[in-house]
Amino acid sequence: MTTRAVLSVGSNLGECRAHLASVTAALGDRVVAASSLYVTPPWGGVDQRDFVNQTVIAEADWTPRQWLDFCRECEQAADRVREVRWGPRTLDVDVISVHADDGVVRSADPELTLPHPRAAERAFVLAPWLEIEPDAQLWTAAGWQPVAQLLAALPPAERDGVRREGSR
Ligand code: PH2
Ligand code: MG
Ligand code: MG
Repeated sequence: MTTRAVLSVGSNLGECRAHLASVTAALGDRVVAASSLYVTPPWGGVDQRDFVNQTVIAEADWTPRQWLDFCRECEQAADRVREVRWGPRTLDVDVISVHADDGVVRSADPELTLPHPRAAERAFVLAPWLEIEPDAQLWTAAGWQPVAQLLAALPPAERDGVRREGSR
């Protein structure tokens, strides 16, 4: 069964842009759309370098667990070391949402909670997503929400901190 996943990719250590490019390269023709790169201030309270973020939509005959395995393989290939929560990393690939034929996948599994429970709070996920899917919707505790509306509801400083590379 074909599923469609929204992935959020981030890096703030080493060759950030090359780490991001490794993910779309590994996805190959599974990529449906890949956003521009965004330079984003660190979210989550850890003092660290800015991140480079990208949101990618892809399709494959994969289960949600296989999407997670794919993300972990990409992180391992970039020598990702798991240290500080929300701290610096060579590559982070998060599954934001997965759609199957019968609708959005909802999962409370702590290893793979779907849709991603903090996506709605993160301009660095929403802004690139909106770029590639202007009518995107995210399933939240309050039901379906347009990504445009979630982004508009974030504090302006948070939204404005997320800068499309080359845009300024
Ligand atoms: N990832 C984190 C923690 N904080 N901040 C930004 N701007 N971008 C990220 O990708 C990011 C973060 C942990 O996954
Ligand atoms: Mg993350
Ligand atoms: Mg992660």
